[in-house]
Amino acid sequence: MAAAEPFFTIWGRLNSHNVKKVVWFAEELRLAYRRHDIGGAFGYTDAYLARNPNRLVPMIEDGKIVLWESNAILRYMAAEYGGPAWFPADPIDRALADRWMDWQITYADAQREPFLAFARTPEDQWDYDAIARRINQCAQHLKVMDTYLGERPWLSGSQFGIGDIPMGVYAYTWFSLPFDKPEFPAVADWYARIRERPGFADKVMIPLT
Ligand SMILES: N[C@@H](CCC(=O)N[C@@H](CS)C(=O)NCC(=O)O)C(=O)O
Repeated sequence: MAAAEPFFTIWGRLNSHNVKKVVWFAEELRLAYRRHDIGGAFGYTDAYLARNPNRLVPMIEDGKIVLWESNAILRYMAAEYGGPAWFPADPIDRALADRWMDWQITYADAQREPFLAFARTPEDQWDYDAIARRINQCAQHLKVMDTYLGERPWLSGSQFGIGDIPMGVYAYTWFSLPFDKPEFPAVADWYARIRERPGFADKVMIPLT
């Protein structure tokens, strides 16, 4: 990684929630991109860390810009390549969709413990109380989302947009993990429509390990 990459480049292992967001959106936009595995089991290079000292993925390079923070990357992609359908011009419409991207960060904090336990940790090392508490927290968050989706088809409003992408990725994990879940009909309906999107099926619905 000596010089800036010549076209849209995504750095990050695909089995990361935050990398999946960016790759899925690149597919939605039909962007010509390339992705390099880095982070997790792939480790990091000094050249990468010089650009992203957080020791985290994802990071993108696009012409003059080097950018980390997955939701900031989504916003950049929408503004640069997406047009108004993805990134509404009206400040109110934009804010109503946009907040679900930040809401996801709170949600992800709750889902982290059950995800790491069920997908990546031997069962004899599980903290069962913490897992149960966190699943309950996830359910409380999802109830809020369920109420919202009961009144409109997408988190982004009347059309699918970037507001749906972060929670789409985390919903895949929620629905894939093998524990009993309360029913959230509007979330389930939204998720069924998300699953029909080719970029989601191809890049997000991969093994969680
Ligand atoms: N707020 C950051 C969080 C990034 C993050 O936590 N990434 C995880 C993967 S989902 C990571 O890099 N973990 C360490 C690693 O993969 O080496 C973002 O949204 O991009």
